[in-house]
Amino acid sequence: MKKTGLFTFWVIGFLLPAPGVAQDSTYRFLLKENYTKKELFITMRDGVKLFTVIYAPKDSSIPYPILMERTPYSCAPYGADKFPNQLGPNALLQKDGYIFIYQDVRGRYKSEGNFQEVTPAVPVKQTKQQVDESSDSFDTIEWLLKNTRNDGNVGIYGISYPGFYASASLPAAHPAIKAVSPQAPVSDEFIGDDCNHNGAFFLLDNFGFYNYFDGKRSDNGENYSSVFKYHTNDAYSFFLKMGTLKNSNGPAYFNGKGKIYGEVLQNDTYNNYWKSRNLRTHLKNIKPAVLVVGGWFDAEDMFGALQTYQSIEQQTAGNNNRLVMGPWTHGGWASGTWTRYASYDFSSNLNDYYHQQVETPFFNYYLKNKGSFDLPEATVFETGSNEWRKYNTWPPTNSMPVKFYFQPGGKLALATASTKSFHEYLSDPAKPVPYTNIISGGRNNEYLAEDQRFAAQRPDVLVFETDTLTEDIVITGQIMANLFVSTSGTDADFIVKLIDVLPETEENPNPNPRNLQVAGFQRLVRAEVFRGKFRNSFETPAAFIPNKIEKVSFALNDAAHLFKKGHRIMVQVQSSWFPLVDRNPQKFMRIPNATEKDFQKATIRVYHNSYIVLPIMK
Ligand code: PG9
Repeated sequence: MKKTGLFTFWVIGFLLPAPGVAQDSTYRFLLKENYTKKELFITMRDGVKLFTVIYAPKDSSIPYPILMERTPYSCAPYGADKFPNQLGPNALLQKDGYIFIYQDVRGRYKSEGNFQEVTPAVPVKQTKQQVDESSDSFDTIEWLLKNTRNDGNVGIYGISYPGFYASASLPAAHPAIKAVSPQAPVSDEFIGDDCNHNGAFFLLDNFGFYNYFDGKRSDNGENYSSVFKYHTNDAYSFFLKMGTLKNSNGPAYFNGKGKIYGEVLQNDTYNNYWKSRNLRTHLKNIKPAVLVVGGWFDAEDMFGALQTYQSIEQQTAGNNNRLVMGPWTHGGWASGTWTRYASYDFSSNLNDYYHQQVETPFFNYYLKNKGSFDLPEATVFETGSNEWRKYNTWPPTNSMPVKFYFQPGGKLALATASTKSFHEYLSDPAKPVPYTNIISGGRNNEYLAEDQRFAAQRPDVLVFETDTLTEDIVITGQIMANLFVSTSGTDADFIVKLIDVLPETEENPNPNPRNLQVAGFQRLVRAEVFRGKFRNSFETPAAFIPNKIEKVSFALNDAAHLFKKGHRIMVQVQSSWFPLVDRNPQKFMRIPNATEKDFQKATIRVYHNSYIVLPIMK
């Protein structure tokens, strides 16, 4: 059963009736009425054959543009007479008439070849055997241009892993590619997407993802069986009992049989394995129009969306590149409706706006020259005010970095503070701080806006907060944490959380179906983890000298949020975030080799010259 992240979304996405169109069964009928389906293999330059599905409009009186998704999650339903409920990224484009292409990427489902985790790009190819996702996109398009009734224009889109394949088609893009939309694309899995954030291993996700990705193919490539079976309703106690990363790869679980799981454990620094998988450096001289889409509540690839946009922006002069960031979870923009998330109520269906005003006009304009597309550089949803904002740059030029210092007495203030005083806590790997207050077997997808009072109550979570705000404060752009810390151990993780504290007078919504207690609610705005041994270099980790003060400085993902007058801004600091992130033994070592006895308590001090930088709108 595909359970986590995009898998659930992907399966559900294909099952939900699309908004504003006829119900499932009728619509399936209409698709079959209007489109033909062909399944075939397309041969790549190295002889490997990729399984490809072509849905073409039956009305062939005019040629159509091609709109393609390449995926490791299967281009099911298989069978020339089987149709999905929807073709393309939303329910509108199929009515405009496109040749929709789905392709199983190398080594996945029905395609030949070897699957590689986030295929490394090969910018200079000297032989036909040197291939990457850019060349596989190129070769597929070359074949499609010759063998379908197309108009010579190609668009590519995809969410998450398919978003990576969309981005990967951009370097040395086939000239027929006119429009690409990488959505929540994986960009760099050591620094900020999926597998690791700032070198910290995303245990909960990796355990589930690679159990699926490393599984065996069955049923003529139409299914996979997972490496091992497991079930839990309580991920915190499950992973605590499992113990070390070594045990995760032991007889009860991966047992050394997960190819990719083994690789990601083995490569525990920013070495060539990860650097070769960092697509950001290859996003240069990009020719097609690009629409990058991401979610402020995306637990997997928020970093990828923001960084893909920035990399193109910085490395391609005169690019045609836009950013859309909404209050979505991973791929939430692809569902029919999006009216709420966690304690947020957006009052209207934001996905109508996105599908009608953003995604559909983007492809129609660049692929069919139909209508207009006048979206500004950045279309960003501001949480707190719950309004869309449009900017000519991202971040906007009138957002200024302002330092808020941690203070004695738990204050967060603009004044420069003492370098000598500190807060301290005992970080005990046997009792790690939970990332959520919800007991659940899978990831609680609402943790990114969860009430943090459960954490604030713990002795191993530091809390700093401003006085009550006397005016609205809007942050728009990058958040930086600059910590001056010491530990009695030789390694430590640091998690910094930015929180919007609602006033004690805040009234519960009426009706209140989720039984929210909003007075004093500590709503998470942004959070990030940093594995301390990488404070000087991701390539060369370094031990802390016990009790010596050191600087640990890192970026959190961007945010756009209004802290309302009457609210407070809060920062929490802690050294575990379990089981989202694996436990740090707090002893400098290769963590995948750690045994139970390596895990030790540590006294961590955070000094009062530490500060958070907020991008405040003037
Ligand atoms: N973000 C997901 C992923 C990427 C890479 C590895 C494993 C998972 C995804 O949902 O595609």
